[in-house]
Amino acid sequence: MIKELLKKISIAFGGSAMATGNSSPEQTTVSSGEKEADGSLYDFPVVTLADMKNHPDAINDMYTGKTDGFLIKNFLSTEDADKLLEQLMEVKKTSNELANVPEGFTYPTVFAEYSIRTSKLSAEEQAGEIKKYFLKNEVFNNQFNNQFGVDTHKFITDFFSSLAGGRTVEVPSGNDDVGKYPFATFRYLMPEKGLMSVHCGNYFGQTFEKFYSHLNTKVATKDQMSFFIMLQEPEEGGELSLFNFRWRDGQTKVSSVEDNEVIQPDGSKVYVQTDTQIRKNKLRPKKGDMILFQGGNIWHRVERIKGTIPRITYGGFLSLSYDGKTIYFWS
Ligand SMILES: O=C(O)CCC(=O)C(=O)O
Repeated sequence: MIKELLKKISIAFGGSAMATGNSSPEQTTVSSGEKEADGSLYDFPVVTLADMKNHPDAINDMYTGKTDGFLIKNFLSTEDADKLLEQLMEVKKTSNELANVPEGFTYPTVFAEYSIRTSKLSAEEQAGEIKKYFLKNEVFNNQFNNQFGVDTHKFITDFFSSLAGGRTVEVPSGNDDVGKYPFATFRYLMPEKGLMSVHCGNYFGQTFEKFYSHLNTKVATKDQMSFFIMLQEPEEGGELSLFNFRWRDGQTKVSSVEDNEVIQPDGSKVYVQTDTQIRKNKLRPKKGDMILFQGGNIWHRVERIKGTIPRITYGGFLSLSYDGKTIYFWS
């Protein structure tokens, strides 16, 4: 039962990926049986951290559709990525809180998954658990540097501040202003089993409305953006595929794990993997690179992981407050 429920959560591990992976270069390899576009499909430059100084309002630019995203080379050094991985492996060995699914896990647990886990409890017990969840995340956020030996919390906050057009950048508080959302989560995807089926942030916002209801009181989550840092590349597969297909209100899928068919508002179907008019841009970030993009309305997926090495990323989402004065990021 729990497994069934976990299947429904937003991370959408599992599903029926059909793509075949390629190892390099970063953007433009063509593999048989699918239409892979070149980098011109989206306004999505490959840049350095220094280049990002030329984009002081990049977050709002993505939010308003002026640009689609950035692949930022070497956002973290290899040494820092390794430190994070080493500590994550400690957590993996010792924590009994990780989702026990064959496809992988997130750490800390994302809120949607946590609510599902606690959904069998009485309303009162659930409220207590949710309070504990947000308080624990606050400790996680505040202790991150001590526990992991790299101050990515500060690093990411400062980086987003430099792209925020003068807005304040913060992590939203939990229910009743108690505790915090995690500022980012680790995503561990197992070889052969792990993938993230085709999705976009707006699909989750609509499908998991209940889980977004609290966040929606503060954050304009429609057209939220995504960010992640590659910590460990798989040997093969695991590319981020961006489809030339955008969100329209009323679109849906038969289930969150569906990996090809998207149902249009009029009931017709689009098959992202097999329709001839659908192309995709496959991005292959290297260790330490950050991808920051308009994941709210660009349908995308993480291709199935091949080989023997798990794919490990670290990331979350960001968007603006309704008054446009604050940028929130969370996971
Ligand atoms: O963490 C990742 O690798 C992918 C993230 C993603 O698909 C998203 O943020 O929507």
